[in-house]
Amino acid sequence: MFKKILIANRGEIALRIQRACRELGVKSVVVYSEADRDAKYVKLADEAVCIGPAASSQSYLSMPAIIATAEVTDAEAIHPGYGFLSENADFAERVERSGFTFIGPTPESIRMMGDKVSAKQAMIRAGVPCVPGSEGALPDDPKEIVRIARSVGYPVIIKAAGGGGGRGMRVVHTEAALVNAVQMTRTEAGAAFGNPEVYMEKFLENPRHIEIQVLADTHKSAVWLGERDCSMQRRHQKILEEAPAPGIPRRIIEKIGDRCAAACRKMNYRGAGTFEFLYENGEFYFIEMNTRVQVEHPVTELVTGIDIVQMQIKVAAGEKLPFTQRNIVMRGHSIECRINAEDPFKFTPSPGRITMWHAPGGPGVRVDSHVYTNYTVPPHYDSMIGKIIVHGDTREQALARMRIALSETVVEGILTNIPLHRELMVDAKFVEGGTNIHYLEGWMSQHKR
Ligand code: MV4
Repeated sequence: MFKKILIANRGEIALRIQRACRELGVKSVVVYSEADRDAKYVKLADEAVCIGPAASSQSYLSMPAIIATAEVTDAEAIHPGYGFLSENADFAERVERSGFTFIGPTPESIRMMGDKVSAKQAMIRAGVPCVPGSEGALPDDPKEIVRIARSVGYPVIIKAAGGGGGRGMRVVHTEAALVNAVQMTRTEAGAAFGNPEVYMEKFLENPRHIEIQVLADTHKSAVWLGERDCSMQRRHQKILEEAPAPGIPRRIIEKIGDRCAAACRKMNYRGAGTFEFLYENGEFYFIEMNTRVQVEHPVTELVTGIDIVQMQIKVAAGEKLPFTQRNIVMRGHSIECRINAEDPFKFTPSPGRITMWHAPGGPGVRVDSHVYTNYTVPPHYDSMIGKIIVHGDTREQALARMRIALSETVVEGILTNIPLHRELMVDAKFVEGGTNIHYLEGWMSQHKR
């Protein structure tokens, strides 16, 4: 096991990684920007090093600053968290070339999944079902593009190979609009991602967003840890997540989960990963793979009892996964509400000083947050200030526990989206379960204020 790990992130995930290190008996170093001087994980850290000004580009995205800090503090490994440099293959490569362990997959895996065309081709080879569409990138010839769209069937969606997470996509309903839409998506993709390649898929009108968590070691073992339903989102920002996904037959999930774990073994994948799927009419369709720990990993931890961050560290240190698929038992139901410093109905950011923070508690309640009374939320970063995660024997119990947890939570001095969560937890359609990716935006337009 490593003696010391550098945490190349901020906020709640920096604290989450720090806690995993403590439990493993590993020392940790945090890097922080001038705007994060007063953060809790900085105060609690074994060592903390200021690496630059507030702007992410000069701190949390600065590869030289982070690697130099690992050098001077004698860290052996770097945990990138989520966002920032977590899915940057060049960073993973520079970390390893500098003699440190990158806590994550190989640069080759990150690169392959970062290119959505090569990711999809790898999944097809591994037997993971994908959305029907072009075989690889679209050709230049307009006649060929028209022919492919006819065989896929309208509506189609044009996606950038370098995109992902909702960036660089365009839906096309008619042949008349096709070639122009492809050209526009290419131009935008070239400017935004430095890669003009695009591909085509059948556009699914009303899917749910279901993802499968995997863990793989460097000894050919890979498991899947159930699924998460992440359909409750607005403009590609997830608001809440839950596990398991309500109403999906277990045999369908098990088949897809086994395919994901098999794909990991085939690709020599290592570490934690997430296979993202669209789910419509009883079928799963792969769209993208994330090669990092995700914000919503706690719901999987609560239903499996497995510490995903500790497992990331263990497999990065070369240890074997301490369980096989047969040992993994999913128990009960978990829901996570993301707490954002923002106007609950307009979604405008609301940074500033938190004059009162009171976290909820009680059976089955977990709070992952780095904030406290008198902490000032800096305006420079993501608005998420923490997560409330609950577990119960049933979805009904988890919902009841979340309602109570939200009623206990007090945040004063800034606006948060807690009022939105309180309303969603008693919304008839959400309570019934199984709402799709468009539900929240529809709900918002019905609940204008
Ligand atoms: C799609 C789709 C419908 N059909 N692909 C958006 C984010 C990116 N990960 C993929 N996305 C979508 N791809 C096909 N073939 C609809 C979306 C989509 C979406 C997916 C997941 C969660 C929220 C979403 C919101 C709008 C569109």
